[in-house]
Amino acid sequence: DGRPTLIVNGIVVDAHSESKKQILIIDGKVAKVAHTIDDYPKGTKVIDAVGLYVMPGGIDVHTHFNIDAGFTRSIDDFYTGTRSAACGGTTMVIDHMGFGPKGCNLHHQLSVYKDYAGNNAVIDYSFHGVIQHINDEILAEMASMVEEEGISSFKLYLTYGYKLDDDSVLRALTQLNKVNALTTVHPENDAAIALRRTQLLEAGKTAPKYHAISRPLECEAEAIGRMINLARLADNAPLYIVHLSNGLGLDYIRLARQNKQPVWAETCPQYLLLDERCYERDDALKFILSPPLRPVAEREKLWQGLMDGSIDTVATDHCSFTYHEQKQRGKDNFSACPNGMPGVETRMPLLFSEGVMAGRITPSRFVELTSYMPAKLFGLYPQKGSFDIGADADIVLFDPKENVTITHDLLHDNTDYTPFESIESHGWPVMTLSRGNVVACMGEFMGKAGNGRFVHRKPFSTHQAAEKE
Ligand code: DUC
Ligand code: ZN
Ligand code: ZN
Ligand code: ZN
Repeated sequence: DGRPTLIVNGIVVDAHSESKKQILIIDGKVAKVAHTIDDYPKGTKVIDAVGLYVMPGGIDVHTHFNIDAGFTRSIDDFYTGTRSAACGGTTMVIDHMGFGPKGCNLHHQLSVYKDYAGNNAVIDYSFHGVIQHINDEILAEMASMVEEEGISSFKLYLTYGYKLDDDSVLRALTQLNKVNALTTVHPENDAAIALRRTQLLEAGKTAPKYHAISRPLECEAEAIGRMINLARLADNAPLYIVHLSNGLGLDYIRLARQNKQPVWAETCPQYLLLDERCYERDDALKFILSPPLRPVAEREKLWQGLMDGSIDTVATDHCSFTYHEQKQRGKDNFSACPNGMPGVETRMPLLFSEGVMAGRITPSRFVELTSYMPAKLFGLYPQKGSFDIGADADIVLFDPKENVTITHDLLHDNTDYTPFESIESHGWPVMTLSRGNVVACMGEFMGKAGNGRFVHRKPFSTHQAAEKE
């Protein structure tokens, strides 16, 4: 409602510290953070956060809202997707633009996505560019996408319909490096997957578990190693690996970082909490995504990466279809099932529960993984991901004592299931503020379509991304 707001009695956590403090919000921005604030304006609304953690709102840098997958479209658009995000403590998303029509350029696709989000998003948003082919026009567009449009990261796919070959990857990496953009990559070896898929289908192996068998972790690890070396060749271009699902790929990332290469990695809750045993279930089609769920042992390796600092962010890859549609399309053939799962609402609670409450990570590390590093890597810091004076008052209040058994009925997306059904979350986001306005409270959505704003991101800077400040 635009009134100044004072949050009192909470434990204020950022990426560096936690302590009992008050936060004053004026005009949607952090105006003051102090042990006691007495000089607040008349009419200030007070929120009592006793017993709660007060943290920078989550930034989910990996969603696919309203994405055109060719034969179908993902079921959460920028309204239901961001509504769900807000109810889960997330205050900003960076969505992956989908492929446009053949020959489509970068600026065109940005205008398409601004139309998708404009009157729909309930929290702030940006987009990653997508490189669906390389030619002189696309290379020339990159500079103005960064400088004028505020799009400072671009996604490459090494598999799927618009996969890039190594020469295009090199040209993209080199130019994106030059114009101060971060290259993000979906790394999987397309040829190996295609061969295995053909062999499996020819042998009549069409059940959901063969989806995972068609694209084992070596396919991902190989592509990670390849991308790391291509990035080195491209004048040491900065590289961000999305949805890391296994320990072998993580080892290649660790090696690159030991060699001081600018490489960062993201993982997702599904790879931390679920594993390939889901493919034995009757509802296995719910778990068809790429990369697929991995052997049980990989989960702990990823947790190690979160704990030792070699994984930098946790995002969701929210790309939802209904289970109804997945069954219709995929029941006789895993390769006909649309790939992806929902998760934008459960990311913060699941990482808080399994990370902070389980004693694996501190509350500050939680903020680092969910908000601070996303902001630093993607040109949003310190406007987002911090409680600096003048920062956007994007805030989540977490109740560590609120235990919730996750069930789809509690969630606010547009699909018909959650892959995390019946998992108990220890701790829950009980209030979310977007630029000072309460957009979710105790499981109730209170925001408004169109209130989210497009955020113009800063150019990528290795220094900015790497320095802890
Ligand atoms: N993987 C998925 O499962 N869905 C969306 C895109 C992707 O890479
Ligand atoms: Zn186009
Ligand atoms: Zn991907
Ligand atoms: Zn994705």
